[in-house]
Amino acid sequence: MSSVADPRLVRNTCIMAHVDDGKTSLADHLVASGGGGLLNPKLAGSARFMDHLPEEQRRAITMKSSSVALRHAHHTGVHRVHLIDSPGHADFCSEVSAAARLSDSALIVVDAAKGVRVQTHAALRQAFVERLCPCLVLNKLDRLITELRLTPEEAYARLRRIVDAVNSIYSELRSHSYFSSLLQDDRPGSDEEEDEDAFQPQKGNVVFACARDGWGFRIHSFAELYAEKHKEGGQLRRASQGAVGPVLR
Ligand SMILES: Nc1nc2c(ncn2[C@@H]2O[C@H](COP(=O)(O)OP(=O)(O)OP(=O)(O)O)[C@@H](O)[C@H]2O)c(=O)[nH]1
Ligand SMILES: [Mg+2]
Repeated sequence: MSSVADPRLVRNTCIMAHVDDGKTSLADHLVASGGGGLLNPKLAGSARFMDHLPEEQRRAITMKSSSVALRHAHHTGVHRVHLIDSPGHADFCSEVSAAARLSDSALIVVDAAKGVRVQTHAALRQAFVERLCPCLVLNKLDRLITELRLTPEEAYARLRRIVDAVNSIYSELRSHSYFSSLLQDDRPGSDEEEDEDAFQPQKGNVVFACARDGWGFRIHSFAELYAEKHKEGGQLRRASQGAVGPVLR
């Protein structure tokens, strides 16, 4: 059955973040890889394909949510992904609400050099309220090296602080929703995952990326890549699951 006919193979995913954190640049690369020739990969990261209004291109800012259908080959089948890019500026928050309402999952982008800001908080809240399956994308990793000139330890500490901050916002949203449901005498069903951090690199829902230059990885894919290059497969895989995973929590 084709992905169009089978709803189990359709995903609606929105990209949400604070203004300028790199949503549209990230969308460019996803369109270039899954859009079936819609965008030349050489232009990805600079074309801002999803900013289709002349005003958006002129001001270099997203003002309206827009969507595109992509194909993604997965071991469970070929999926059709409806990707929705949303604006980051607070003036256009109704566009973000509409994008979240239509979606079943969300990419929450954070500029690694600037960290969590007010619209990141709003994006997390929106994803939580709409019960979206969230994935955190720590973008602009290049800035930690080229602009902030952080040492590897400093860069690690900064990324860890961001993941912790995002998790603490999410856990606050969870407890708030839990207590409100108790007040309404509508006890939520027990969910054992509720106690653990929502975003954990070792669970695969944290991506490290540079949307402008078109690279990104999760820690497992990075370990595989590095291991292949240095022929240290087992050792490195163990390190990624043992040392790097829990430390990055
Ligand atoms: N250094 C660096 N710059 C980036 C990266 N990703 C995006 N940018 C730059 O950040 C600026 C904003 O990028 P956009 O993709 O338009 O950001 P956005 O989140 O879509 O912005 P709004 O939709 O207006 O909120 C642009 O100048 C991009 O070139 C990155 O990984 N590294
Ligand atoms: Mg944008």
